[in-house]
Amino acid sequence: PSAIFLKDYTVPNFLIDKTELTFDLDETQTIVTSRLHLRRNPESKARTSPLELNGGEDVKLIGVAIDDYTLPKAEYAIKNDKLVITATPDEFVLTCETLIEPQNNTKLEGLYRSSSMFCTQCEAEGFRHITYYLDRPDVMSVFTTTIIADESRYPVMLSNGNEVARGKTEEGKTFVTWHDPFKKPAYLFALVAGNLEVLNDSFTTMSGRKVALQIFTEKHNIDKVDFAMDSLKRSMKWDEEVYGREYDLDIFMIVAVDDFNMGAMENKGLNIFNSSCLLASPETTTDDGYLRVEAVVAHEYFHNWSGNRVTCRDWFQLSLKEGFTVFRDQSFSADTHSDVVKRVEDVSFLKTAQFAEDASPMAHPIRPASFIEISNFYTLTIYEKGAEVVRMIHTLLGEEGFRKGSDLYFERHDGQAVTCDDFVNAMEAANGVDLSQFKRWYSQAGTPRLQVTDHYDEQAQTYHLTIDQMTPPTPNQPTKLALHVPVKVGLVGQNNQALSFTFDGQSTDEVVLHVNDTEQTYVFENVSETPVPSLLRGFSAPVKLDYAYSTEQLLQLMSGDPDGFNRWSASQQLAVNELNGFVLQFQQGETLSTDTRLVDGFKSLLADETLDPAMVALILSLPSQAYLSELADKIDPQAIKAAREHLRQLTAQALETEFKQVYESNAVTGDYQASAEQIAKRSLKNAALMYWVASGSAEAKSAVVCQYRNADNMTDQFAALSCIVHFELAEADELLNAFFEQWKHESLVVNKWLMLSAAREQDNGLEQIKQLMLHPNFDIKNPNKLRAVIGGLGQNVATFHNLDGSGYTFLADQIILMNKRNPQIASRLCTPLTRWQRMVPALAEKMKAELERIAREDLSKDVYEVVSKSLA
Ligand code: HT7
Ligand code: ZN
Repeated sequence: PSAIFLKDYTVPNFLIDKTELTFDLDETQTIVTSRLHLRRNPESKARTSPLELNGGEDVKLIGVAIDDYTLPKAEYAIKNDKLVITATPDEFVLTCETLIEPQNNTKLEGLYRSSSMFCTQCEAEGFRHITYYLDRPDVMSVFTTTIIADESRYPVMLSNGNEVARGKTEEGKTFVTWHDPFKKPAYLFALVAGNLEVLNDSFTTMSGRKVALQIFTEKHNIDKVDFAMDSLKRSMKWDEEVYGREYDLDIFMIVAVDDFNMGAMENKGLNIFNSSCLLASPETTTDDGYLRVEAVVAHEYFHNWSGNRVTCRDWFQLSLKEGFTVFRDQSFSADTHSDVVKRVEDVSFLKTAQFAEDASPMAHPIRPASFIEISNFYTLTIYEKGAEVVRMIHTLLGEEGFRKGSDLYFERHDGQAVTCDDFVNAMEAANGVDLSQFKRWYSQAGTPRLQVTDHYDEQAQTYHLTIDQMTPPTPNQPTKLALHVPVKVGLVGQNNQALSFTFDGQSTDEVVLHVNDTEQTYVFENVSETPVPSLLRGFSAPVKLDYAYSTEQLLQLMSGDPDGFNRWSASQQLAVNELNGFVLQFQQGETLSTDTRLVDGFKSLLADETLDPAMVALILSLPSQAYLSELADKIDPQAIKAAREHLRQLTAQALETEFKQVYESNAVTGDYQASAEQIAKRSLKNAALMYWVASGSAEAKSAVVCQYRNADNMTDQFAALSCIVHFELAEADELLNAFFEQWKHESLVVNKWLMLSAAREQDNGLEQIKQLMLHPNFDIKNPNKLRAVIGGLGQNVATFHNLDGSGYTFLADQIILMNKRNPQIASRLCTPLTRWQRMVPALAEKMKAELERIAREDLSKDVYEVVSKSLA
């Protein structure tokens, strides 16, 4: 397989003004008839080029006609999955009849079956698996879609836009026609047919139009979509208030499907969701699950403007819609709940997972320069780092300036397919600023490092901060240019007060430094005492910042920084320092020390009733195994695990009484609500429970079992069960079985059970995982189930990182198995192996050997790209 390059972009040779589709639906043989109203693109330089339409090996061409002329075989050809027609008029209607087999579609791209329904997934290049087309995002067309099916089995037949006709065919089947008046690329096309239930509601837009809202699920799930509907209405309102964006069609539909490669899809007017991101009920869904539903509903809805009305010119620009939309959904969740808590969660995820990707052989800029398979580029870099880049623009321009910029962007480009540069240009033009250096964030990969040193001159009352920046080499980018990095800084005094200072002639207590050179010194004047710098407040840029904080300074910031985010940041740094010490002791065969200053910090935290319980819970949750791995020079999973367990144990034993008290005082009364207040209390209560149980207290052990048995919501039930399983309490087997028996009819809860069971660290870990995959409730065709088991394996340090390499061999076996069946899923399963160079040598060797074994197979483009880049 070969790569395609951004630098080779050319405009399409043909345009499609109208697309008329007819689907004669059948499980095994669906006939698709397309009528494409084509014309040569006046902007194309290739005046006589052949027409080349994308297709797939799974699409069988039955016949093709230009206007009323049926083409004989000699006048067209199929080459490399493309339909090539050499001689065409400049403007014509191309009719194509194709046959596809939804039942045999295991890749879940194009038209496929999920349970008893038909559904589609066309982003990025799935439409070509339905019919021959100019399957690229800069070809935008008005779609009219007719679905023909047996109404008794498929009473609900949906596509984009508005329903415009319905009736009976001569054979007695039902047809429904949908028309979408908005031009769109094929990746936003959708079709659903099934025997579905619906929840109806409506939303009145800011201009007074009434929009019908409908959420469809299979019958047994319709009682779990109220929260999604409420989230949708709140998202619609938020986008009007914060961005001035109104919904445009008369109807907005969402459908839940069980088999889906990703979270959800923003098809115009007809979003399709993985049921795990849509269904929620207190008994079956945890608080995290609720927050995810809310965020994904918002994200897909926000795409209606950032992605659909204004779309991407080509797939290299993917972050244009994804980075911006993630930034928008993060802001929505922050406004809905606590902004600091949300920021901590997002940053924690970024620093753990995206930073690791940016340091891996798969590192790429948020606007990649090339790819082999675009599905591999739906990455944390495109989404999460992309959102950070948009957030930095927001920080640089301020709330109002950013809104001016987004207004101009939507006004300039409504109905167009555009680039990341167009986005930044609109921001520049609306604010009269120069962001040319800032644009390097789009083309440079890797996480920049800021090295900070300081000096306080008591006599002159000046404080000097020197910042060096450098970005490490990444694949194909050995050297990097200096970036424009906004660094938000405050100064904290000895009594935890915010120190005021003069910067650039202005008196203030917080400043955004514009770091844009490799070394710069900033002078703060009128600083009355030696300050502790509070750096990178709110994580104002996606960088690694090094400053030699002492333990005392970190403890001070943890309790006294006026910036809530940096209080958490200091606590994390403190814990990382302690844990790294333990890792070293473990590796050197020493007894892990029992002396830790962190416990003092935790103690005062637990005593402070003025704090947001959610923040306290976040601080108590120690830096994760994955985050510590990301920070390590050479990853030693067993040592990291031992260090974390040790620190937890020390803390638990030292503060047993405090944890018991916090557990008891944070009980939630009243009916379950996914409100910020209740979620916060439950998170602290369950964090305290975990420590309390870790202390070994008999009372804690009976409390956790009691919580499991009496819980009226999944958050409490699952937190208790996880604790019981993690600490291998006597009831672990019994309650894991009871949990399965209670929830075996709820597929999403079964996934939780699968994951917890796979993560359980027992001597026969791998055997246990193999058994799970043979369990009647496991289904390898369902990506959620496979992700649950393999995700559990990833958390199971002893099993996955077994020194004999058996965990890696097992994962490689699954990748090889999935390679042909579902290449997108197979390629994502490769992620842990792509980090082989970061592992301690004994494990690195074993991982590499598995990658080499995979490389010897006949690989899909998806897996080939990841494996070959990892071995390069
Ligand atoms: N824009 C959507 C991307 C997506 C996708 C991509 C590749 C393969 C399957 C997929 N399903 C959905 C999701 C989003 O970011 O909103
Ligand atoms: Zn998206």
